[in-house]
Amino acid sequence: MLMTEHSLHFRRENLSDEVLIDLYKALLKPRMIEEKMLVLLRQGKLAKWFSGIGQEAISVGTAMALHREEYILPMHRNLGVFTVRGIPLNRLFSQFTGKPGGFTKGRDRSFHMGTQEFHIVGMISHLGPQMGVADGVALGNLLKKNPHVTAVFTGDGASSEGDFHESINVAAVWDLPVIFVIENNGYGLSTPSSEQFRCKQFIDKAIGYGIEGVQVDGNNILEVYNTVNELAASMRERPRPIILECMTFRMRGHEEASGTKYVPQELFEMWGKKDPIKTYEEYLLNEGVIDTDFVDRIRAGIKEEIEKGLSIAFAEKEIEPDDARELNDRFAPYDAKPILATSENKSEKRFLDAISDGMKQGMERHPNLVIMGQDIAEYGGAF
Ligand SMILES: Cc1ncc(C[n+]2csc(CCOP(=O)(O)OP(=O)(O)O)c2C)c(N)n1
Repeated sequence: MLMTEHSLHFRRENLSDEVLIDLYKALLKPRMIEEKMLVLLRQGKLAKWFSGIGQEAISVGTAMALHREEYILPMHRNLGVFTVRGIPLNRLFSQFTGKPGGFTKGRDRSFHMGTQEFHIVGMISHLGPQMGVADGVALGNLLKKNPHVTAVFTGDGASSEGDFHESINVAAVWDLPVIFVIENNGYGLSTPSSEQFRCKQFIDKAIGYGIEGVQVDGNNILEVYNTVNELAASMRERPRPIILECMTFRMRGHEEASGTKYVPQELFEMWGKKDPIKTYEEYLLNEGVIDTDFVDRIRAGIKEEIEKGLSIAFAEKEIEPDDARELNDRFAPYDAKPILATSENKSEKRFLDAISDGMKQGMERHPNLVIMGQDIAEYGGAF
């Protein structure tokens, strides 16, 4: 009988075999894609790769638990979010290889991409700022009375940025339904947690913000999935932010070129035993939910899907730069209609009042416009 110490901790709660199997397939896919990408990198067919090997259960468990129309804001290690949302692999591979069929049409060749179609907001390279964007998405949902939660991913390193504090603080004060998923893998590139923060864990920070904090074993797919399921259901009923701290470990370099020399070998050995896919597979085999034939079949199916996606992406032509297309991609179409000053609409006023009036008019014209800041609303604005 296959048994690791870790496999004892899987608890299926009331999940059906079907859900257990769906989670297995969803977990395996990003791992197999990554393994292929690492080969392509060595062959010079791919320029760069950020690995999420060892952390897949967090992306997959979270994305599987949320509804499709709920926005997710992933980071550079969350391939599983993209695969769970069902993005065709050829489009992902076009993205990674900088082809026109990718989401950024060759402007980027990794994870700095989003897609409205799949309700994913692309990561902001500066890391922290996307947490504020998650607040905005959640505020929009709250104002429109959509019972949706938003999930935003961040690393322990990025938590040292000011945006981390600002966005959690606002979410707390405004009861914004955001799950702040913190992937605590102990390092921000080479900087260990001991040089990032003094507190023991991130759920302790939740206390300071006056919100709930929940810590899970980020390598345990069932724990992540069940927890996000429960939290999201409760937040849809009673909107509020929650910090979800996922304990995990990055099994490869920050990106493939930067290596792992700064990480003690014992950590790889310890976390290697907690591999999210191997342990879950063992658990399912032991429980008799799947057998080895099934594993082989699923692997073969995913392999075929990967090869098909790659052949489409590789067959695509190279990028041809085009200024008009670049501009159209950046700016929403807008037909500006200048309002000329006439004797009827013109009046003398202080600059300050003109700005104030402009904001008022803006709010009349755009019912979904939000002006945010201190001394707004009841006080009427300090100026
Ligand atoms: C402001 C800023 N500084 C540095 C970087 C380069 N960088 C990208 S990801 C990263 C590590 C972030 O660590 P963490 O938030 O813990 O996430 P992890 O990579 O461990 O998943 C760094 C240093 C960046 N993108 N932006």
